[in-house]
Amino acid sequence: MTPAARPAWVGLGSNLSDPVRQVLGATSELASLPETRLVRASGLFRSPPMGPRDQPDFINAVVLLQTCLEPLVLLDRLQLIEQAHGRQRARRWGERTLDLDLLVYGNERIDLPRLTVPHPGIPHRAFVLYPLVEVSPELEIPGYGSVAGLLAALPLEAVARRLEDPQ
Ligand code: ROI
Repeated sequence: MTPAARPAWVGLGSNLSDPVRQVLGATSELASLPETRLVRASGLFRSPPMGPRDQPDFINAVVLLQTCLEPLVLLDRLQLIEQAHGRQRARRWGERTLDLDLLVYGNERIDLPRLTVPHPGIPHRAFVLYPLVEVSPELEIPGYGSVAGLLAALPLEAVARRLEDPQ
């Protein structure tokens, strides 16, 4: 019996090697995963780096998938895509070619050495919340409340700008 498909939200981020190309390329690779459908993709958002400031701005996006892959299988697939993009990660919280984070998986709460879901960084990260609310404005994140409420609680200076919006 095939398991039911569940919604999974994945965050994408890059600040090296043509970040827009990295994020768009990874989006189509996510859409091609087995037993998975791409439901919606956010626009591209630019934000200053969280972490060391002496690195380029990031391009971020969020996609909503519908998938039959179990969370750890999906995580393996995300890591394979990262590796295929020649992921480099020179220092903690430093620049990277491609970062794929499993943000939310259905209503599940997962606490494993390899995987924490919902992703504990969600409430503090403008670069996740702006694209996430665009994809799923009504989303309730298990343990954290509504995405709209989290966005409203961000400090005013925490911004991520949609690429096509006036700067
Ligand atoms: N900062 C921004 N703005 N966007 C990211 O995706 C991002 N990813 C990271 C660190 C280095 C923590 N900072 C980031 O992993």
